[in-house]
Amino acid sequence: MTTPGKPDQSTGEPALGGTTTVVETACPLDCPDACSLAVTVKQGKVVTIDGSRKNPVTDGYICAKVRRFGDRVYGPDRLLYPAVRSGRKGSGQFTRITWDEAIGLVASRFEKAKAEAGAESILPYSYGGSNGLLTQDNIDAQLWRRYGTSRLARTVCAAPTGAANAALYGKMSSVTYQDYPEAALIILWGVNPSASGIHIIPFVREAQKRGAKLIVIDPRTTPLAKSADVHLPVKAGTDVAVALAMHRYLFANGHADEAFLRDHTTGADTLRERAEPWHLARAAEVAGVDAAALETVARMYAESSPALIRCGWGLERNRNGGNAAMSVLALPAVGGKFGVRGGGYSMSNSASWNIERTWIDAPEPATRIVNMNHLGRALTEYDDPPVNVLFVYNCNPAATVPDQRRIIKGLEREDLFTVVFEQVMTDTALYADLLLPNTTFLEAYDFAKGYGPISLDLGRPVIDAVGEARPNADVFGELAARLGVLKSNEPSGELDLMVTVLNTLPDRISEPLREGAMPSPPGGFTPVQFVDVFPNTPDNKVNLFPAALDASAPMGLYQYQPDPETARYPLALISPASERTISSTLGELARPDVRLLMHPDDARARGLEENDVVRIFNDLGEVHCPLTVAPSIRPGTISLPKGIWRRSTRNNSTGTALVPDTLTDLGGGACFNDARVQVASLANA
Ligand SMILES: Nc1nc2c(c(=O)[nH]1)N[C@H]1C(S)=C(S)[C@@H](COP(=O)(O)OP(=O)(O)OC[C@H]3O[C@@H](n4cnc5c(=O)[nH]c(N)nc54)[C@H](O)[C@@H]3O)O[C@H]1N2
Ligand SMILES: Nc1nc2c(c(=O)[nH]1)N[C@H]1C(S)=C(S)[C@@H](COP(=O)(O)OP(=O)(O)OC[C@H]3O[C@@H](n4cnc5c(=O)[nH]c(N)nc54)[C@H](O)[C@@H]3O)O[C@H]1N2
Ligand code: SF4
Ligand SMILES: [Mo]
Repeated sequence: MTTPGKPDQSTGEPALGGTTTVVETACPLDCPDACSLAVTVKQGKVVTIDGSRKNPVTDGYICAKVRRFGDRVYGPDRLLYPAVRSGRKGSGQFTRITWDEAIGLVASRFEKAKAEAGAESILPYSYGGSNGLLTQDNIDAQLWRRYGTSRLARTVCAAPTGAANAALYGKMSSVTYQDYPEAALIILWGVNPSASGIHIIPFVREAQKRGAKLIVIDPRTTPLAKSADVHLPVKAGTDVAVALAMHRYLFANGHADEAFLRDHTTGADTLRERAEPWHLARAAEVAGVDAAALETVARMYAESSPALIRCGWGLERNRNGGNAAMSVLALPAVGGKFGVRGGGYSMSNSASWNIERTWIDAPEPATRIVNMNHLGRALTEYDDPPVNVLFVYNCNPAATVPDQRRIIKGLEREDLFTVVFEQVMTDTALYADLLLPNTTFLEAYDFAKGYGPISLDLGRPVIDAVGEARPNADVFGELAARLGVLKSNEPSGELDLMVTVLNTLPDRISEPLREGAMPSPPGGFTPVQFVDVFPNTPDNKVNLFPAALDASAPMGLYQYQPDPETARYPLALISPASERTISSTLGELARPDVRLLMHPDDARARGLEENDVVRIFNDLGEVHCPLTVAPSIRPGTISLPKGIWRRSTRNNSTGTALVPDTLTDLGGGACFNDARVQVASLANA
């Protein structure tokens, strides 16, 4: 067999080390779109990164962030060698060592921790990183399971929406971007594609051109909200009330599809009962929106077909996030919106390939599960056993996980041994005892999986690894071998793993990938819900009242928990995705000042003006930065970008410093948008 996906030879020149060539690959970053890329490489170095037309949805153009990715690859923050800490924790002073010494050091620290307090005193800590199939849940997972470390609940994102989607529909494939133009009504609910998935936009515009109406439900006037027929600027965390009022409207006005409910759902009666108290006026009051506008939204939804709801992730990041996702995702079932192209719901399509990682062979042990949103507590409070070794990869928790101050306090512990396996000197890497340098996606193989469009493509190295950087599989393979938990016939490195994955995937997926083509997903590229794909629940019906979720939510299903607003901290701070970073990835690059966005009424009430440097504070922490005053956010709500680095504010602290580590009602997710704060001029502090 030839090596799959070998760099493009069309110019007749080798991609690695030759003169100039254009190499096809795919973007595996944590973005729904998974663009196909054309990377120009000159004498072994990346010159430009552009879109390629291989993926018809991403259609030859990419975001500005990834165009700049070369600045990360060759930038001053890049980690080039393994290194051990030589100054105080957080000082960023490190001394170079060899890979052999580094792996030996990790292994000896693991053995010491295991001998002293058991392997559960080791906490592997990871999230998406590059979001591809190869870089997580492979040799790493096998290693952790066999060694018996603590397990991690990966809940920082998509936990509530994932729990709702799994319970209601068994993660059925959802409407893809290509079918948006078929819709007569599109509701963008808690999603801002102008930053978070730009390839949706031409399809929304095409729908509008064909006469579709657009509704945007978002506390901010996002770029698409500006051209919406209705913009509902809800208070963060109140979507459950809005959606339940829409259910009540559907049931009360003869718009519930009784035949669909009878044939394809269970639990509709309980949903109807729980929606009953949510008349429009009450929901409008809770959400802080105009009741007439809410009624218009309910009526437009009831009367339109095909009607499409794009459920984003902005609505899940609060105490009611799970119930919000449940109520929103249940709407097409009650309203009878399935069964037509362009109708139904559109959310994560990450499960559409039905790929099970059968290539890893290690049952989950019954070890402790740590919710990743409780990292600060795990490091500072857990004692049975304490966390004595932390191994961070694919993640930058000092910037991205709730309760930053507590996390930093934990990372400062002298008796904690922290390994950070990273591409650049992140906020977390600064606190490492041992740094391991990682390849970027331009230096490694990966399977890039789109979770907006349904796509899967092979990403491949377009340049040699920079410095001594290594891919995850190589490092975890070597560590597993050193610790004696790798069997001799098992993949022990990246190429091995990639070939094993290709050999394990069904032929209809692996064959096209080997040929450099994109395979067709099981339900097709553009499945129609309830025509091409059906719920993957045990009875193939929509489970509108999953009892297990009702029992696990603090107040049960389809219930609203009041706003945590207090008199001292009356402002709701949200921190959505921005155009500059993917989560915190690329946050090291030079950027204009990070600014707080505030409505003019809130600024006036505090005597604040544009460009004032302000203190945003609560009991957990404070952030200092300049102010933008504009009506593009509702009064009472303020916004900072997600994923900023500590160096991008005036006091080395970011939005996550103000976020409580409370968990969402379903799925144990993060409540980023439940941060309640006050803002004052720094000059008056
Ligand atoms: N450029 C860029 N793209 C990204 C990312 C990135 O960081 N940068 N991150 C990627 C990842 S990891 C994810 S999960 C997705 C997330 O992408 P999105 O689904 O767009 O999620 P967010 O950016 O969190 O928030 C979306 C919108 O929800 C609004 N919002 C906040 N709270 C609420 C609420 O309670 N109710 C409602 N209705 N709206 C609310 C915000 O104002 C924002 O406009 O994007 C991915 N794509
Ligand atoms: N304030 C606020 N914070 C948020 C959110 C919010 O709404 N508000 N949203 C959250 C969301 S949606 C998400 S998904 C999380 C994401 O939070 P994180 O999981 O921390 O994601 P990133 O910030 O992208 O960090 C990923 C890191 O992995 C590294 N990496 C990439 N690929 C690899 C690899 O192959 N191997 C190794 N070893 N490392 C790799 C990258 O260099 C990067 O530093 O952030 C959350 N943080
Ligand atoms: S981050 Fe998203 S839009 Fe940008 S290149 Fe990657 S997949 Fe495309
Ligand atoms: Mo995310």
